[in-house]
Amino acid sequence: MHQTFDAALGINLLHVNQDGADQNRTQFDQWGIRCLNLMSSPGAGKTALLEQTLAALTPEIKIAVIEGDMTTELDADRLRRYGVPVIAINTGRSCHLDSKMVAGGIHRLAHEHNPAEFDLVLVENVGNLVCPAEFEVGEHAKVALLSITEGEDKPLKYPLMFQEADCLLITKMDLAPHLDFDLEQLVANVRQMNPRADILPVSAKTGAGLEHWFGWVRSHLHQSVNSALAIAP
Ligand SMILES: Nc1nc2c(ncn2[C@@H]2O[C@H](COP(=O)(O)OP(=O)(O)OP(=O)(O)O)[C@@H](O)[C@H]2O)c(=O)[nH]1
Ligand SMILES: [Mg+2]
Repeated sequence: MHQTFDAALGINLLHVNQDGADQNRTQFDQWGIRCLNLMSSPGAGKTALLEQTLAALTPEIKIAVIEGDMTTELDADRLRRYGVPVIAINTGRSCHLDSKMVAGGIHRLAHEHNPAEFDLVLVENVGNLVCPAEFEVGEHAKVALLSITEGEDKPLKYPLMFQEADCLLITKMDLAPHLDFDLEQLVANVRQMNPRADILPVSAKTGAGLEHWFGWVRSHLHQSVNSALAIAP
């Protein structure tokens, strides 16, 4: 866990958050649910990826979504079209979900559904490349997204997100012909920060690479990630 302190209150905020995250994970485990926390800058393509994921994996996998957004339910409404429960959490001025907010989401899910029926909870975090990586919410794995329009240097400039990721999706690959984008350089920068993450280039627009992502999700449900599908460490 990363140590930071709120000087005014003298409270180790991250310690409190970590306790809550551990409780959320224990609750998920009791219900037999795996939880993935999707994080990225605003607009990297989290909701677009979730749309494709829900379209492809339900009803094979019983999925619920916890949708973090500062003020609107725009993303939640996009995802509700896929017929899965979507619990919307507005974080107000907060730039990330924390474990207490997600505990509220879990409570609502359990109130409205039989939680033991679900295999997977997908959390879409607030768009931000820094703060969400600091606050665990009870996930079993962290999935970071970086779109190719953001630049190959981002893993070096915003290291925590990339250090924490179990899986990194390089998104919007369909735009590569229009950009000076160097996939090899990006992968090298990620590897400086994180030698173990699975790296999957994808396009939610064309569908390229999405089968590898779906394979990663399926493998994660069985708790052994098939990294043969990914760019090797
Ligand atoms: N060309 C292209 N555009 C994409 C792709 N994925 C998403 N987009 C576009 O990128 C924009 C942002 O996509 P979203 O899925 O809303 O991104 P997000 O990460 O959920 O955004 P926030 O929730 O605001 O952080 C939209 O205009 C999408 O249509 C892709 O694979 N290729
Ligand atoms: Mg979104």
